[in-house]
Amino acid sequence: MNTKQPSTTKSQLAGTDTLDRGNTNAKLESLEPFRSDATEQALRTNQGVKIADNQNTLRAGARGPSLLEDFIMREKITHFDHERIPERIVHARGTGAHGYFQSYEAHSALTKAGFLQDPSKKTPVFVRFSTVQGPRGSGDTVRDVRGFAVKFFTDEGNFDLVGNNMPVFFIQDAVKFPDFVHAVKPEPHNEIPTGGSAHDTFWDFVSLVPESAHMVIWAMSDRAIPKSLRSMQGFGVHTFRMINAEGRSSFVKFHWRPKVGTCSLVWDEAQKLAGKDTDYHRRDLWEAIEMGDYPEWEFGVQVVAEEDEHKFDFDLLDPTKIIPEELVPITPLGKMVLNRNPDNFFAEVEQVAFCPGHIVPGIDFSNDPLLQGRLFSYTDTQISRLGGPNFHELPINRAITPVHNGQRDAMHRTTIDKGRTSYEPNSIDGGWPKETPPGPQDGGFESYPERIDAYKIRQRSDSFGDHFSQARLFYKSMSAHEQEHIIAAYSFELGKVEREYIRARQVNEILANIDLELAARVAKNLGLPAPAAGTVDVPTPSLETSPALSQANLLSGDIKTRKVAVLVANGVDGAIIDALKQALKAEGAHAKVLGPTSAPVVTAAGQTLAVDASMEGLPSIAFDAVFVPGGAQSIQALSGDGVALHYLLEAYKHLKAIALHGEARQLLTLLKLDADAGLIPDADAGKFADFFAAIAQHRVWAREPKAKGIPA
Ligand code: HDE
Repeated sequence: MNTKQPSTTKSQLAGTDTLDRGNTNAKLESLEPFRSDATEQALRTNQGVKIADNQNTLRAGARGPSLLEDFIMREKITHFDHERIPERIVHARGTGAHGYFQSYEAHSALTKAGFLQDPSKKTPVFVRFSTVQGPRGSGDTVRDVRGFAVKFFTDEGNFDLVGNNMPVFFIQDAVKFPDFVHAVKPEPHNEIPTGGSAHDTFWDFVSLVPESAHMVIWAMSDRAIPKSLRSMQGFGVHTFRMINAEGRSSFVKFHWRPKVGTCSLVWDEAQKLAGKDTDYHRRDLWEAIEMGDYPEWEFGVQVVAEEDEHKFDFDLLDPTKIIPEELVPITPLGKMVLNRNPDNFFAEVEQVAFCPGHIVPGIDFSNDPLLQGRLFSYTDTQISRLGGPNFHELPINRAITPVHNGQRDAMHRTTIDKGRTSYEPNSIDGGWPKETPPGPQDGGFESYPERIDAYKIRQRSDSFGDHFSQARLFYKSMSAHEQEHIIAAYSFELGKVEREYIRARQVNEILANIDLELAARVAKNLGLPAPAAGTVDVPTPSLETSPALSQANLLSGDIKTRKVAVLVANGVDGAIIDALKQALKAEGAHAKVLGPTSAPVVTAAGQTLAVDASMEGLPSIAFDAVFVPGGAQSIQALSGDGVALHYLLEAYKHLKAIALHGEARQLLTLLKLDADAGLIPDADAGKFADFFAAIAQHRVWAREPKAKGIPA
């Protein structure tokens, strides 16, 4: 018998909890009974019968018709026919990884949540990152919001923090979500565009719904084309509550800050990557984990005391608003490390089911009307996507705690509940399972007893009425190059809108209220008249700028995990490559050697040098920087190689650090490029420092105006 087939363990049937609570691998172990390893196992049917021939259908004679009797063929094809499940309505394209969360210290003053108390405890997590608009097979690098959903498998049950890489949202009330999603999704008649928002229905909707202005400017910023999933910030978006053991509640906003810093692609690069490597982000995350470059984020909260709820010039319940970090700094709580790739994409990444309503004692909701609607939507969607209400039993979704309640049956039930009762109270099964009263630790869940005294009305609070001051704050907080990118993004997207009245409405009724200069620049690019004034009186926010919003201020300062392309041909100086590799390794960065083809090259010293890939196979857009070692023969070859020359021009255009060594400096003249802070024409072993400093800056922004004219 195949002993490794998925099965339910005895301990689960009995409901006993055999997991080691202090063990990081609690989730790993809890998945173990469900893992199926085919090594040294016979091929069998689903009923366990060994299969003798997996090549030929049973037929009447070698050239005759197939027989209905062939249960082996029918079982195989039937299963195949049902392999697909509905993709997520939004956030269909995604990828995920396992890891752990570790609290820095006990945060008992803030919350009684168990996973935020013991600094020696590692809580297993599963994270799924996603784009929003495109289907499962769409490109990773399109302009879009990214989902950042974390499932904490805590000892007190699952806590899902289902956030995004932007801290606000397009709408203020959940009832508008289907409208918004219908507008941003591909247009219904031709299902275009896939994975983007440069189309009439999106801009029609957002130009009619001014509450979207703040989120749309984030979506037009560099944040919508992240460099990698590892370098994204994450936000819980809504205001939540944390409750401590004394029952004191504080309002909180959740934040994830990546250790590698926050940075983005440039637009041309994002577009090219969407074609050359649809899986760019997915691959980067996977490879980083495989290489041991475990992505890490700091988890933190902005805390607002209950009594300070109304002290801001915006409403804490309005999901189109941030709390500027300059007003309320982030309190670091702990760190999250992703250290294990999934074994099976479908079983884990596709089947994971997040819900903002999955919270644990010590955490609670606010009355944000967007959050309130989400509490309903996610469980509801899983019922059709995952085929019924038992999706919590799928291995990836199972809590690491024992789960006992009176819920029974329904499609795909896998637990075999023992006992005679499925109701409470009961006396037949000794009254089990029983309620647990709320308590300071490990108690039953108790909602925060917020006092509500109100009329039942369909009305939005006046305090949700300002839609522009924070969009303006965002724009004003950007560095010069980030502002240029925002202008370019609005111009690009609106330039694809066919109906001129939609373009004009976005410029005159939205952009003009954010910033007149921004509106005028976009209007010019669209051939529209510049608006003379906005259409509403925008309140002056308490801050003019929030430096924490600019990615220019969010770099890590080092080059850890960055990737350098080394361009070689026969006759290359091999010694400098060794020196570079060593120096990069010391900084935690990586090099890949690229040749005219994937075949090894021979160095000037006559040694064979292995090549990782051809220059065409790993284009410059897959790297952070380029290094060209000297060697007269090699440089002569590269000088006549269109792919190599394009490689350098493209890296230059994308504002990357480029270092030329020895004879390689001749390429500067050939390509008519000028040295700059990131184009180092005389890099030798002693000059890696300049090169590395340029890589740490992520891009050479000062080069941008000039590089625009380079046709790469
Ligand atoms: Fe979601 N959202 N959403 N959303 N959302 C879904 O749930 C929904 C919103 C977010 O990797 C769906 O399981 C409503 C805000 C992420 O599996 C669905 C509203 C934020 C993911 C759904 C919102 C998000 C989803 C689709 C307005 C950031 C992917 C499949 C009230 C804070 C999770 C699914 C994953 C997925 C509904 C608004 C983030 C349809 C009704 C705001 C990261 O239930």
